[in-house]
Amino acid sequence: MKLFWFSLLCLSALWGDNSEPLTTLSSPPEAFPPRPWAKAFKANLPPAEPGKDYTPVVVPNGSKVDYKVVEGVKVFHLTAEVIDWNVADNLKIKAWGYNGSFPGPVIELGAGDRVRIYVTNRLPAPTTTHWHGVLLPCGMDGVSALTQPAIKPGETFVYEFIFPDPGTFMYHSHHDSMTQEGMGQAGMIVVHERQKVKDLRPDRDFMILLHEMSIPVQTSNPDASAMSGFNILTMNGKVFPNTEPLVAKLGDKVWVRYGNLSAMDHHPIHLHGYNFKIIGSDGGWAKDKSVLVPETTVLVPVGAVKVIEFLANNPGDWIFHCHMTHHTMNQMGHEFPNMVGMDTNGFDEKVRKLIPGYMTMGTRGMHDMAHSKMPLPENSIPMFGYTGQFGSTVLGGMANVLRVREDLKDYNDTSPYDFPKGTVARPATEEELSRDGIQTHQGKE
Ligand SMILES: [Cu+2]
Repeated sequence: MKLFWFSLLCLSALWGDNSEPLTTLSSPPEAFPPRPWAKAFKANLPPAEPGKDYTPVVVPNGSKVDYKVVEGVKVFHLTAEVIDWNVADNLKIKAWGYNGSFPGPVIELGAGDRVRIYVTNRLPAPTTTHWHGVLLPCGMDGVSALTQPAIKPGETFVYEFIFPDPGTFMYHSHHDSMTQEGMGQAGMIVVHERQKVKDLRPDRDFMILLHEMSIPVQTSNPDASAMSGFNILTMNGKVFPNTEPLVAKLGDKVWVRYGNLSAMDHHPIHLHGYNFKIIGSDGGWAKDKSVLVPETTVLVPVGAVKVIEFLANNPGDWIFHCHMTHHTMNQMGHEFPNMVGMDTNGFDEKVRKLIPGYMTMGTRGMHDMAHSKMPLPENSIPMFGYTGQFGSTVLGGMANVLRVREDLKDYNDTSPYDFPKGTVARPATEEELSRDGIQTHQGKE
């Protein structure tokens, strides 16, 4: 009995006056100006149901946080912890993830849902969790020192609020963000509009969190203090081609919700074969899509979300990638001397007498690196490309493929595109060259 009262005392000391459920939301809904959550609070909707109220999102390479409903409240549990994470087949890193995953699993909700989110800290340092972009009462904002004490290792805090608006948001540590976000304390949140009419929802709704780390070759600890030299650029914690492709059926209305919790870089993500509209951000939605400019590249700034929409009307395998070319090169050393165009004839043979197996690379760019049969150093991805029907892309890192198919058995079909006959670029014939007057021999020959 004594023990019981002692634990109760400890608990009340821990929670202080903040243990009352939803107290911050019980301010009068008539307050002026109305609080951003007043409408949702008044509406008091039952928990939104997947399928009935919304079509669940697809998280390539990722997962979602399981929840249970307790008296009308959706209850989630996040555990911040050190994890082993496979960025690619040949690269395992130590990340600071949530629930065994980097980025953390997606939290999926309907607008108006009430939540209790428990956060257990199993990191070696104090932490908090911030709900980026969500219009919530200040005490739930998760900023250490300013809105709450940091959660010490071993402690579990509870956050309780309503998600008032549909949108795409993020969650991340807000205590020593440089270290903790940099090590992987980052995840996404999707709040669906309650839409009973299925035709008005997107057919395919994807979520991708962009992130970057600096991990020297043959090490596994991200250098969270790095300000540059990011060499692991990920989409949902993976580099291309370890990324799961986005699969859509011809005619699908597609949304891609990009979030960016990189340390230092904005990422211009370019999609081939399509133009799209940027219909939303972590701040809200475009009121009138017709006035939006069609785009082919969406710049996703650090600490922001951009949602794009397009009609899948162009079948094929379409690459989409960060257009910062260094962001698609993985751990390839960026410091080596510029070899492009150098004549190294006979050089390799001479060096091989001293270093068996030596191979000069880079005189024709990075192509040789991607094609090299040289064994990779353990736990590293010096260069990496996707091997397609026609060879290597010589492009990895922050990239993926959108597969749009006319005949699709199911969305797990990832077979390569079957190009209709005569629709693929190919070597020109002599006949074509002479017909069109193309001279290919210049100068010396
Ligand atoms: Cu980039």
